[in-house]
Amino acid sequence: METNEKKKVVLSAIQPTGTPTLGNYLGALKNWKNMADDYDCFYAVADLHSITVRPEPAQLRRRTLEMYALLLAIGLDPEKNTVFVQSHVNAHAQLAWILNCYTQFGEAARMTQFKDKSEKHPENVNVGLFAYPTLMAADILLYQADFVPIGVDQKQHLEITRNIAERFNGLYGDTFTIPEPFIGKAGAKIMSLQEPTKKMSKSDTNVKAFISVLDDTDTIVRKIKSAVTDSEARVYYAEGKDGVNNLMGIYSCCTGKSFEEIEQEFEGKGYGDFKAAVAEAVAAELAPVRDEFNRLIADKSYLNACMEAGAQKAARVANRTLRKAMKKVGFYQL
Ligand code: ATP
Ligand code: LTN
Repeated sequence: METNEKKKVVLSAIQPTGTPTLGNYLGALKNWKNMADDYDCFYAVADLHSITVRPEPAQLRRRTLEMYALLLAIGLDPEKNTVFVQSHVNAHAQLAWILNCYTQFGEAARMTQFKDKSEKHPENVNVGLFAYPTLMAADILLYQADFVPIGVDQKQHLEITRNIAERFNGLYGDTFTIPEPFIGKAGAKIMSLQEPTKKMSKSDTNVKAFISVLDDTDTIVRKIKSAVTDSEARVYYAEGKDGVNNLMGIYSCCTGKSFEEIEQEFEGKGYGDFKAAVAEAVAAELAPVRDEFNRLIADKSYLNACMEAGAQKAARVANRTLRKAMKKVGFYQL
């Protein structure tokens, strides 16, 4: 990239709802890291989003710090990128309110994540859960993001963001950049190791269904060994072979090998050899992240200093967009 060319802007965020899984890592975080050099990147811990499921306060505090440490542990450089906590930048909640008023009830009600989560937690279908996508739109639009690296499950939220931004721009003239989703090919949807038709999720009650990015090598080996496959004992990609397809996807993401290369590598071999190789590749991928996390989490004052600097950098950019949007809407300016 030419040095005098303005870098394109990337924004993404992850909720501090638990230790990220291999799915979060391969589907989202690894792309964050890959984009870190070529783009002007803003990466947030989405703590405002996470209170839609009412976490225990001490747990939310701890998980926010851990998620922040983890973002640095995957190799994001807090000097080069802007790594921050969403609730530290007031503009997110402020712009989200404005965007609520430019979003139709019907379009928010169509969000599949809202429908899924309300079914899963019928006892707490709160307005925040419903307004989740407008807060996410605010996260993205405040930074005038060109690209948003996400897993495929978040694509609909990106579409509603684009619709809201286009509507606002249509009414008031150019205010927001229209963002594009960036969805990696292989890691877009890593499936549960136990029910490979369901996505791998950190909130799964069965811990054998997911690999956490902080799992040690023995645990990784054990979980992959017990991953559900099929009775055919041949490694190839095909419809209906969900368990094997998923392990091939994971192996491909960790090694960079194509599906054809993987099929060749395991020609004439059974699932035992295949699973051992997948486990080894995953363990090699995650070991440096785990080591760096353990080092960073012991240094709270460093993490706090990075958070503070990140929030200041983010707020400068976010407040500029917020002021612009408020002016266009007609709020009285002092
Ligand atoms: P939860 O399980 O608590 O609902 P989650 O595991 O889906 O959460 P999020 O914080 O909602 O995690 O997602 C963070 C990022 O990881 C998003 O970009 C999302 O698209 C991506 N992601 C989540 N699960 C997967 C998966 N199984 N495969 C690929 N990407 C994923
Ligand atoms: N909704 C996302 C997390 C998230 C996000 C964002 C992702 C919050 N704000 C802005 C991209 C851009 C999730 O649950 N995966």
